[in-house]
Amino acid sequence: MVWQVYKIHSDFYYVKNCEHDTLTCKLRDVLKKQKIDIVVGDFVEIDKNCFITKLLKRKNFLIRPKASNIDLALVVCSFNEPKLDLIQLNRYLIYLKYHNIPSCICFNKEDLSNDLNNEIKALKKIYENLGYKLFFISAKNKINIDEIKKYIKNCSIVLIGASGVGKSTLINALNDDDNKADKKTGTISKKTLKGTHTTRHCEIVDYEDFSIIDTPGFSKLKFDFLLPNALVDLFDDIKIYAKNCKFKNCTHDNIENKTCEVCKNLDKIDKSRYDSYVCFLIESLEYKKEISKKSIKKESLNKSISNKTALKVSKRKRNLSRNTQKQKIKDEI
Ligand SMILES: Nc1nc2c(ncn2[C@@H]2O[C@H](COP(=O)(O)OP(=O)(O)OP(=O)(O)O)[C@@H](O)[C@H]2O)c(=O)[nH]1
Ligand SMILES: [Mg+2]
Ligand SMILES: [Zn+2]
Repeated sequence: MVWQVYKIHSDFYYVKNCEHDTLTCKLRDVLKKQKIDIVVGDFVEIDKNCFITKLLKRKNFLIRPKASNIDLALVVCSFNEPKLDLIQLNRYLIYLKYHNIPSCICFNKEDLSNDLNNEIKALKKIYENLGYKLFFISAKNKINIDEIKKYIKNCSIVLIGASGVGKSTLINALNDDDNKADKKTGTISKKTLKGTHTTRHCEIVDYEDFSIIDTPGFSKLKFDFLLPNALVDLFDDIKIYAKNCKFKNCTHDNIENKTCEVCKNLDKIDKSRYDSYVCFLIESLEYKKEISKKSIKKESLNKSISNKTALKVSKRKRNLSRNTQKQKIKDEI
């Protein structure tokens, strides 16, 4: 029988099956040794002693938040408290695109907007043109919640967003029966107007015809794992110009250079999108620098070995390292 992990607390894995039976399991040592990271959303096999013995093939997988087998990500942000931050929103969207996870955007706390109609108009212009489905809601006042319900029918959803934007409040608002709306929601710090990290763990919440993973809010996500070329490919609105740029290895960030195809067309790209690209590009360039440093180191090491100039490692050190290796194996057993 196939079980799905719906919650993880320290070493305990809470699993459920399609008949809504639930069990609390632990991880088989062999999986621990293989360093297999089981996350919420994973389908697993278990033995009669309630040990997870096997991880079944994943449809997809996210490291932040740790979740798998997702049909759609609902990126949640708020008009205010915390303030709407489009660079942060683009961070989530580009990250999800990198992972091939379809996403839509939920702008919450519409009751706190200073100029709702104009804000909606501006957001639609940017994000509907990029093909995103948008929701403008108030989770607290249960406004436009039915529209989300219809859209996510039969889907496994993950909520993504900063702390305090109202993810858990939305989870509660999606319940028709207020008695079932039992997710702990937090407060907003009066000083910073940001959330206070109320949700601490990912957990699947089941509804009649969809399921949602509530997740802890997070904002520290960096593009220090992909190269500039790959980054620009994730921005559809910049890529259309970048692909015609005549400069090889151009990072399209020298706005003075009017011969760069992207910089020439800046008036056609939304400013917050371009600013986001430049912001993530800095992180991506750091990564590029890091890996080229490593490959230079490797290259020079290989060269010196091939020139037979490598320093001989003393016999004692060699033995030591073998001992260390043996010790490591022992520890693992
Ligand atoms: N004014 C207003 N407040 C809201 C709305 N939705 C949520 N809130 C408030 O925002 C605060 C934070 O909501 P949560 O649902 O705990 O936020 P969260 O995204 O789950 O935060 P973390 O669990 O920390 O990631 C609570 O005080 C909610 O009452 C809304 O539509 N309007
Ligand atoms: Mg929460
Ligand atoms: Zn260019």
